[in-house]
Amino acid sequence: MKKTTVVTTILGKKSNKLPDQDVASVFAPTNIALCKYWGKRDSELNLPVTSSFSLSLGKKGTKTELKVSDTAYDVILLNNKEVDSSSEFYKRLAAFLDLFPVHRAMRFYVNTQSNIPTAAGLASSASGFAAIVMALNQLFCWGLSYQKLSILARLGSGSACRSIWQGFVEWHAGTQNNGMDSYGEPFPHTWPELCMGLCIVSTKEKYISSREAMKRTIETSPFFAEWPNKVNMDLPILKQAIINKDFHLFGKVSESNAMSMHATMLSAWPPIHYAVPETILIMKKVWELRQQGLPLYFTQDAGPNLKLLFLEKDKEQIQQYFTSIEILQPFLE
Ligand code: 2P0
Repeated sequence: MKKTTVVTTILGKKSNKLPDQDVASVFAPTNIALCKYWGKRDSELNLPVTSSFSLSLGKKGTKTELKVSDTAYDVILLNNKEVDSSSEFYKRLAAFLDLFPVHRAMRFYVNTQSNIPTAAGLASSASGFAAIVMALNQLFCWGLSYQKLSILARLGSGSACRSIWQGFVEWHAGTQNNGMDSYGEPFPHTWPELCMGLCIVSTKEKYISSREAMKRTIETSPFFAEWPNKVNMDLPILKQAIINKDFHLFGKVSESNAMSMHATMLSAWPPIHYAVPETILIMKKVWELRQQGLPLYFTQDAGPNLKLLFLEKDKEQIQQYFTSIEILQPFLE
């Protein structure tokens, strides 16, 4: 099924309405998966093989301003600087806007502001696509439900479907071919003491996109067959650990899920290894500190940077061990 069919199905008769207001301004948080999305059952619609579960990062994310432009082309700004139309960023966003029938009749001015540390591997596309979808909904007064906005955001980037909400979010894999049952849903529990430490070890652009890496993993990794079983085992335990505020179990499942995802990549061919030497050194430091009794875990995405997981009570101690980390408390922001 084509993306445009999904958009038309969701928008129905709303699609051609002219803007009721001049400008839309929205914010969407970035999110970090604790139970990862790795592998697609449909790469056109970004439909995942498994469900996944994330934590949104409060004030870290993307603010998007959207209005109709009288130019012959879309004007796209990133952090107040106009983006060249030949850049990947421009092309990806313009192609996404093209899915919406309103874009046939008008051009847009889009100002995207991101406060995510540069190249931190913090899923800026997730908050970016969530924000543009929410901005379109606001500008054209579509009044779409968050569930429908989540489906639309997924068409831009899979993980974007989780960035419609703050807090914990589960992305249901769904089984339908049109993906109408594949969307995010907030998990209604908070954890104010929960901290995430952003541990940036490299700001180099990743050498293989997660899109490409997922494809290669599915096609060549002998271990990928086990991945859905791992997710199906981890997800309910993770949710129960949150309900019970069992931090050790929460950290263990999160770290183990990330390591298993990377194990599927290591066994792909050619192998995919996002870590740099510093990544490994920090992992070992975390394991050593944990051995000494410090409740500290990590998760890693499609890049070399780590996100440390710990509780507020250990914040100062952890900042001393990892002097350059930025500590976030997503439920207090
Ligand atoms: C996640 N990642 O669950 C996983 C863990 C990276 C590692 O979602 O191809 O940018 O746009 O659907 O969403 C990164 O993949 O990929 C991602 P597309 P996306 O957060």
